[in-house]
Amino acid sequence: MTFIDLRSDTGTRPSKAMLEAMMDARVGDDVFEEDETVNLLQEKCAAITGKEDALFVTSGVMGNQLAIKCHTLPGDEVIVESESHILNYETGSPAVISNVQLLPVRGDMGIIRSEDIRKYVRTSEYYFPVTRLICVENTHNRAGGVIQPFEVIKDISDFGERNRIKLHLDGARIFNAQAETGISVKEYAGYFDSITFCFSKGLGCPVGSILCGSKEFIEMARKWRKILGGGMRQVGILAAAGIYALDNNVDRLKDDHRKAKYFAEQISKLDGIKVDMRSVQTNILIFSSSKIPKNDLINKLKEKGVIISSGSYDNLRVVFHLDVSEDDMNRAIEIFRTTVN
Ligand code: TLP
Repeated sequence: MTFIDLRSDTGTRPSKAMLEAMMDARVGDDVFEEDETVNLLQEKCAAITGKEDALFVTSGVMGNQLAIKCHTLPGDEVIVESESHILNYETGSPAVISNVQLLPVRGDMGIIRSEDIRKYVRTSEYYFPVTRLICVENTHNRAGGVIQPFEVIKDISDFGERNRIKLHLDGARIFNAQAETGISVKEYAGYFDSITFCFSKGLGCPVGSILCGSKEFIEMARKWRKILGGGMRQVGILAAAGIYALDNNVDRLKDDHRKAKYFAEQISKLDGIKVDMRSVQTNILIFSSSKIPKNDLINKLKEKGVIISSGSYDNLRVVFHLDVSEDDMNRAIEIFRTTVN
């Protein structure tokens, strides 16, 4: 059986054209910064984000963790939203790699404002940790691909600057935010000291993410990437996929958003399926099922050829991406109908 895989946009396979670009890549040893294609990708990403420099990394987790490492000192505190990827899915690595503690602040649909953060910022008594960094996730995964309002970003950035707290953007899906709002990645990134985004999600690459920031910051991140075993050699074959994706797969993201909205509208009509339509803003859809228990629904759908993932708590998650065609979407809706009703 060929499955319609709606678990994540991380599951996309490289297209033929992307594979061709990878095959044609001019490569060199990137540990010596001699891989032309990696260098080109890094230059391109620095320009896209308006940052001085960029570093190709193995994964979104590595990008976020290098950022935390390079912005903090052991014992510092990092403010994150309580449903953020950094807190929930990065294996406790801030404690392991950076020896920092995370301070989770509960947001509303993944959104935290400066007034939510203000009371958590430490004063200078010697026995407190230092509040060193705030991390923001845009779009917010667990909230269902929710876009951070631009006003909120500006406000947090201003708050960070006034309190001498650094800001990192986990922009794993920042191109989805750009596609929907028309606000450029550069405009978003301008309010942060560093940004990570992923090639291996909606952009359709098999592997890879990028970390962008100042020259000094990226120099330090390169050293820590090597320490963590992330120094890669002729990795231009992967960077070529990233370049291909930036040139070809950005404009189509809105199509994933349209599908997610339509799919949400259709399945929300089914018995016991509840979708908070306010959160369906990009390519992710979070919902609950009261008639059929969550794990039974996952199994029944799989038997019929649709794979979805378990979201957080009682939720389920569906993600649209470039490997889900219009036909796949319609077939998945039909399978939901016959399974739930
Ligand atoms: N998210 C994955 C899972 O880890 C949950 C997914 O399927 O959505 N930031 C955000 C906001 C993410 O959603 C992810 C991956 C990452 C960082 C980490 O990226 P990778 O998987 O490349 O390390």
